[in-house]
Amino acid sequence: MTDITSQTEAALAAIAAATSLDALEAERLETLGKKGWVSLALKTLGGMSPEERTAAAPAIQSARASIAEALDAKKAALESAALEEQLARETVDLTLPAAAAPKGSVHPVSQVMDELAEIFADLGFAVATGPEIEDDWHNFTALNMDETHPARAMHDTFYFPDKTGEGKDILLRTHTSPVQIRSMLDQGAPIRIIAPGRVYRSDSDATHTPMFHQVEGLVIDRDIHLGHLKWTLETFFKAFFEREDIVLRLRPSYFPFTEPSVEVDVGYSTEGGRRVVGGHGDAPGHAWMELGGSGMVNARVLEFAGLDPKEWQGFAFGLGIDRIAMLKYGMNDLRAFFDGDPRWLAHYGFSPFDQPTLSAGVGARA
Ligand code: FA5
Repeated sequence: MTDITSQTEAALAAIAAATSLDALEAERLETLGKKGWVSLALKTLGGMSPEERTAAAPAIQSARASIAEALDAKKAALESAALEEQLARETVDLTLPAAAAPKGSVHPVSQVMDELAEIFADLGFAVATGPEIEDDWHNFTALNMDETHPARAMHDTFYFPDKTGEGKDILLRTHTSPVQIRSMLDQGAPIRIIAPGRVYRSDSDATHTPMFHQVEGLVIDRDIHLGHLKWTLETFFKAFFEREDIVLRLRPSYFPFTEPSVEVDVGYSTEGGRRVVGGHGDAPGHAWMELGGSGMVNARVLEFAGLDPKEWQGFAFGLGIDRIAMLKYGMNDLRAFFDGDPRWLAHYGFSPFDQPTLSAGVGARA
């Protein structure tokens, strides 16, 4: 009994004298740790007769309680002293000139996404989003590409090894088109949205990267036709490139989720090795460049998304954001977009104060 009392007093004194959290932890291990003397003393209770236990237990229990309480109190005191000390040490010198602070910049892809949202908001479009980790149903099946559809092979899909609970394959979305399905299922018709975001395909060269960005557009309403699509894209590109002489060519194409489908080309010329949009692609010194795909939403897709194709029609488009950013701001290698090289970012990045607005111009540079 005296033994426990004196050991407890010694432990309490050591705890009171501890000047660091490490010293306190060493004391905790020596007393309450698995092999600490309090824990070992508690274990001896099991081997005692009931009378011996009744006599010995209270002293050990109270030693444990008082040591645990002292440890907690000392820990709290040491922690708050450490915080006080840190707060006193870490002062911010508000008199330092701002130029000394590291300077970041807004990535051209982020800037172009803001520009897109600004222009389309003016045309009455809301911004929608969807998950980058998609299931096979939203990315393909509901877009009229069943399991055996050959167009699936063209997307070079990154699949995950597991399936969803319902047995669907999980993948990184290969385009922003699944957001069409999610928006129609969520909000029904009418709809007017754009959906910018990251997409993934196993593909890499100067104009293709495994991760890139698309913007989806979807309009569903009554009596919508291809003329609305052409006007919308033309109006968008004129505002985006800030030129009136934009000429678009809608070239017949095929996408399983649109019928009819058209590829969107823009006329451009080359000045000093740099591509400059504007003019008719068939004019001398000009050519056409593909910017994305589009078309009237296939009736089967409307049905998959729970809409009656007799009542609702619409158009959709998908544009490569990185492509239009390169064209507008003059980069020639897409891979540099994602290298994170500070020199590239300093050259092509934007000031955070350069917010695209229709009044100040969506392409203004600080
Ligand atoms: C699609 O992805 C369709 N979902 C577009 C669409 C939407 C059609 C709605 C009809 C209706 P496509 O695979 O062609 O289509 O890609 C569209 C654009 O994304 C291309 O024109 C190109 O600008 C860009 N793109 C495609 N692959 C890459 C890549 N690896 N790197 C960078 N940009 C790419």
